[in-house]
Amino acid sequence: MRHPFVRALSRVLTRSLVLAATAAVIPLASAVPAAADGVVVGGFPVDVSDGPWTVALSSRDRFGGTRAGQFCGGVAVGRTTVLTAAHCMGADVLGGPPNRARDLKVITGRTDLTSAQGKEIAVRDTWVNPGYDKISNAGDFAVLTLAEALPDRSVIRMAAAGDPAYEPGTSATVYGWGDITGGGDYARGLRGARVHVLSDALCERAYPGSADGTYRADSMLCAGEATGGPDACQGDSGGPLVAQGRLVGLVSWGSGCGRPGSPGVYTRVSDVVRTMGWPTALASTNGG
Ligand code: 4AZ
Repeated sequence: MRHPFVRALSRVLTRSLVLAATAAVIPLASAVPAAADGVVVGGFPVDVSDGPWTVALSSRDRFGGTRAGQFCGGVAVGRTTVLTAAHCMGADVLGGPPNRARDLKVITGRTDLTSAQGKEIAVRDTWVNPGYDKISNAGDFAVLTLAEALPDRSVIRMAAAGDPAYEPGTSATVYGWGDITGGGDYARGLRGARVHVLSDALCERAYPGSADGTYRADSMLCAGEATGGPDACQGDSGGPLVAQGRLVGLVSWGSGCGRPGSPGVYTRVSDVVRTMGWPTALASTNGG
């Protein structure tokens, strides 16, 4: 699914309850509903102080004020640098080019979106990867520059190519405020879900090419649980997948949420580092 969250959320937040109910049914037509409980199934509440680099992207103009305008996740990789998904910056999402979305903000330090905790920081610049391919979903990342610097403790290191954190079998945690049931129930509080990095072969078999996308090992990372369960979902897009204390992925896409045989697909962070030409000093190839 490329933009179902945005479709569902704009319905949920800006239209009547009747339409909201309709929107909640739409994903079920193409996906087995995931059982309730997490950033989909098996998730758990997280205090943002335990993942302080996790941020929420907000536009109240587009998504209403109920959940502070949250529509995607993001992750701070520098004091004024936030990574998110390119598909979060689409004109269909923001109603126009990202640099014209005047009320686009990054919310930091806020566990519960309905609270006033933490800070809302204006976005000074947005850069969407020109190599992002909407058909396959390859290269699904964008770089936001903040108007104000975050503290050092709110910045996570990226795992460079060759980092053992990318090895299949590694446990990882994904963070977000997204849909917790696969039916359009968006979280108020930040949640985490434990998954494992899975082999490229597994995602290549699961996603050889369909309307949802095509798995490409050079720019994507496969993660989830073979039997289904814990997974990211709509609204988590752009948010962090963390393994061994380092950023390995950004929530990107998948077929439904938490379904056995349909793992989550993440933007591979080592490919972001390579594409941006960022010095590997910013990233890490080991646990040190
Ligand atoms: C989405 O549409 C989306 N289960 C994000 C993550 C996953 C599926 C869809 C992974 O934003």
